[in-house]
Amino acid sequence: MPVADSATSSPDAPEPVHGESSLDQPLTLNGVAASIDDLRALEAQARRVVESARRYLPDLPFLGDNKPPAAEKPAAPRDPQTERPAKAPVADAPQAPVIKATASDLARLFANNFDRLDSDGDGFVSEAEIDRAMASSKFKGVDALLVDVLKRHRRELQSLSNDEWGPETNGVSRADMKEFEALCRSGSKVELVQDVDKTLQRAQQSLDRATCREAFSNPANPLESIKPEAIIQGRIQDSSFLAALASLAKNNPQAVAGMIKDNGVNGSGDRTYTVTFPGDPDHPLTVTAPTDAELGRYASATKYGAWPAILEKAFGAYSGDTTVHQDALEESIRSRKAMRALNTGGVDIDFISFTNDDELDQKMWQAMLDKVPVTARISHEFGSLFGLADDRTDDAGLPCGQEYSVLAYDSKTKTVTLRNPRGYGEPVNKDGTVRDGKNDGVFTMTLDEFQKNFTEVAYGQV
Ligand SMILES: [Ca+2]
Ligand SMILES: [Ca+2]
Ligand SMILES: [Ca+2]
Repeated sequence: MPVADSATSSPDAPEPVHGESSLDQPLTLNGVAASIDDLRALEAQARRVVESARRYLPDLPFLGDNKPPAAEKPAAPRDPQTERPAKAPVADAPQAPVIKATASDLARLFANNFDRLDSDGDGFVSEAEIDRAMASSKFKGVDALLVDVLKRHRRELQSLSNDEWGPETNGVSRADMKEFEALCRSGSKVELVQDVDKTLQRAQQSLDRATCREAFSNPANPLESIKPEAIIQGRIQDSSFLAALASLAKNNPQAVAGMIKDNGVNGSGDRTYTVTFPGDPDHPLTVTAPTDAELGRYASATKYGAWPAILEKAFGAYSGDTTVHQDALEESIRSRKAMRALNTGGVDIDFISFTNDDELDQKMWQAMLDKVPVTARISHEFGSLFGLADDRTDDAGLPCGQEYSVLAYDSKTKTVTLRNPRGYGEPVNKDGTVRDGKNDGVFTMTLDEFQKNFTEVAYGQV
């Protein structure tokens, strides 16, 4: 690859995101021709290396990238005197859910479900068996929480008891779970036990939120349910899809309603939906309703209904061939693919540092007029992969490596209203409080601030 050298360049070099507004034109990096796709491939490759290193060296503190719990807190702003992060704010963190299962319940839940999880009867609950359970509507409530924990922590759990020849790879056994139970009983603050508790809490929080499992809370008038706040990103990095969907929900809810057809309940007792993406009307996809385990891990359902989770599952099925459809979106899909699916006329992507004020103003204004989705992306901070940067923008403390929805643009005041698809995480003051007083992920910025914080902007095309 022509840009391989950039991976070894100095950590305090600026992030290598220079380019023209057309992504198809060649870029020059350190005097070497490279396309932005090369850079992205390189970035993805580096992330995979770190992921696999983390698997073998889980305690290394410098492998700080991509920890979901960190994203839950508002940014720690820098003290202008010391240039160090100020005291960490906690005020607007999401509410803790009522706990219905903790790590100490895991062994019991595992024993209760072992026979139906271990479908081939070899004594191990394998990755494939966990995926089948994730996609099955038969695992409900606390049993679905168990499946979410197995999905996220299988590697650590299967290694607890050395009951396989060679490396522990077959899956989680009863002996492994017995070791986990012993860890819970030991009372010491074992990291795995704490991580399992976090996973259970987050999944429980998602299920508690999923009060309406129909596509739309009012089937007679779906438009009532199609609001950006119905979209809450789960534990995978698919913000480019969910941010585009939230922007479309705001700018053209009718287009969202038109994608989903409810087919009723099939012979196996599962409700199915046929989804047709506007950008590819010849390839509709039929998916079953998201399961409890899926709603615990991926996009939520809310009081507005399950339409975001249904569309995410269908976009997963559209994007790859995985037992759990949403897993196809794990390889951070980019604006281009999600926007192409959601728009009839494709997408136009601009690098903000190479776009002047007038062009930005004009394109934002036109997009709102056309009622197309607009998303804005912040690239990871260079060095964040190795724990050398906090991965938040210097200006407003916004989380990096994330795609945001543009919900509105006011060309008179030149202000942009944006939303983080996680439903939290927005600009903060020096003392760490959220600037607009409400950490709901929705915030307004001047065009000037927008240019300082964001890397690229993608406009849907009609
Ligand atoms: Ca098995
Ligand atoms: Ca084992
Ligand atoms: Ca807000």
